[in-house]
Amino acid sequence: MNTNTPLSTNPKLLQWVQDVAALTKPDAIHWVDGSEAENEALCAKLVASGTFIKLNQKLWPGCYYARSDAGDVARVEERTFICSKSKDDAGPTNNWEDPVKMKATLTGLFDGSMRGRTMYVLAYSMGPIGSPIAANGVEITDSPYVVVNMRIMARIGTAVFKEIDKAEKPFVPCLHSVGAPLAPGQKDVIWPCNKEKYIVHFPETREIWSFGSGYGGNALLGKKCFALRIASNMARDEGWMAEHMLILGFENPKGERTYVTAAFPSACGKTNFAMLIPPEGLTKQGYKVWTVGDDIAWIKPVNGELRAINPEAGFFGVAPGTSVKTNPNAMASLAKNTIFTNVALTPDTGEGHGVWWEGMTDEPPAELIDWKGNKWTPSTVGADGKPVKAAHPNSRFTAPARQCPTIDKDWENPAGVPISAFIFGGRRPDTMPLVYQAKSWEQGVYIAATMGSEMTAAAAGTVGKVRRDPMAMLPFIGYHVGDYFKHWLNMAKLAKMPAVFHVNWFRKDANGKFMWPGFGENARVLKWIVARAKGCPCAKATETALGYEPAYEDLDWTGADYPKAKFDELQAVDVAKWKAEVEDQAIFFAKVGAKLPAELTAQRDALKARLG
Ligand code: O2Y
Ligand code: MN
Repeated sequence: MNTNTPLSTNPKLLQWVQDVAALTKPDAIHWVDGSEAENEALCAKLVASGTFIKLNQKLWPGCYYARSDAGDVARVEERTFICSKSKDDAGPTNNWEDPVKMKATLTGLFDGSMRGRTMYVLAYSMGPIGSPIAANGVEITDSPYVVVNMRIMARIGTAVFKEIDKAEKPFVPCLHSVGAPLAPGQKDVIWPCNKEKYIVHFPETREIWSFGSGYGGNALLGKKCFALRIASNMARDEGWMAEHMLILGFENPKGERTYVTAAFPSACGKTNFAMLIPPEGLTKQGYKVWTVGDDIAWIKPVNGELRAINPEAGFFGVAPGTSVKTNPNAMASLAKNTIFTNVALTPDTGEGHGVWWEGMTDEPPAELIDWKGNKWTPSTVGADGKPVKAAHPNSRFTAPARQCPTIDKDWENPAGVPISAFIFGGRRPDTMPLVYQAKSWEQGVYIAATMGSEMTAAAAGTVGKVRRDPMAMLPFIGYHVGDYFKHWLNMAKLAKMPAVFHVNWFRKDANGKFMWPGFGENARVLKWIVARAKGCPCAKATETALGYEPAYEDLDWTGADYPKAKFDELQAVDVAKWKAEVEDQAIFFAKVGAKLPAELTAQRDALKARLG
């Protein structure tokens, strides 16, 4: 078989590569060195096969465009499995299958699945290479699209192979195939994939097998599959935390930075919050926000405190809604060396296409090519007479984190950054105040465990109904949710745990209008949170049934004219609504079952008593 020189001497890795090649029967094997030249060659190959369109390089230097199959546009939670030996270890929130049975099914599917294709062997580090908080994976894939995306999203290549060879360090084997073998002479499609999809995790053996999809979290296996589902298992066993959290640094006028993490469910503005620009009233005083990560945090106890890294090296951000008004830092991050998937194309000017998506500009261009490749104008409607979106709602940009203008000086610090606060929040049109603080770690875990968010059109389910999404980890906890809660509670034995806060940017008034402006204004809430977390006597709060809440005068309103009456309404505790909230939480707790820690039931009973 045609193969370049293997880049590893690790016997376990060499044997695995040989076994996978024997099973999947590719035409060639390519060990990925991660170099610039290799990347250029792979992008050229993707352009030649029609998967990539090279964009107008004057407007979009180093940028490419891909359009996926219409049936392969998002993570597939219903096809995602946790195959622990015991069903009870996967718990009530995961799809489970017996690992032996699942391996047999997958072995059948992978048999010959790479025929006619090249098999890439890609070593990657989640986190700075060699960091004590980082960990390594090797993804074998038959998708060059996956290789070039992984090159942005993680540290990859020769240096990582060397790291894995050193003392034969462990790595997580991640096997991926688009499941579309080619017969001799068969012409490829622009987005090979298979109708049958399997995203499978084996927690005991720390393996990932993914079949049939080439898109996002299904195929870039370092992200949700490794950094959350498998890593949550590693974290439980080793005494740390793998969480669906952004990390940011809040700088005060003295230049001191306080780092916090925030967990919001998908589609609640994590990337925007991570790249927040405070309003003029605060920036003029010298307050700034610095970005460490926008999606995942690995958090470890070190000498009694928690230190966190962003295990990723790029942003896989949702394009629609991103603009110079909503998130100028994201726009600067994606201005070059970025891969756009399923957004719309502007017409070819002779020097190539540009890209556009809903919300990028106030007015859409007069003419576009939509994400399905059809001609589009602002008046285009579908068969149902409804307007057609030019970009898919889950269209993405894959952009290097180092290009973010607010990237933190310590974002690649192997020792991580110290964490002072955990912030949780969902999309709640009522009940939840703008901000409140838990009075203890146990109460903080209860608040996080019962977190809910209104479902949007982007998620399957009833729009407008609150879905419980504990710690924003519902689709990502790689074991029993009750054991996960227990692990959170136990973390307090390993380190001083940070202060816990709950925020809600999405409360609506009686007319259905958002009551809080959000975006940069959220920095006023963040300033209070940071001062509280640091124990500053300057940060006042009032004790309520929920915990600690700020009064109007406790927030810095410099440069704002937000009315006190509206703020008071935002912070008010509606006892009737909260009683209903507690009842709804009980439905989720019942689903968790016998493994629900008693500490959380006690917290719920205490809240009930406080509500009267
Ligand atoms: O649809 C996908 O595959 C992407 S999902 C995603 C991507 C980046 C960050 N977060 C998410 C998520 O679903 O939480
Ligand atoms: Mn996410």
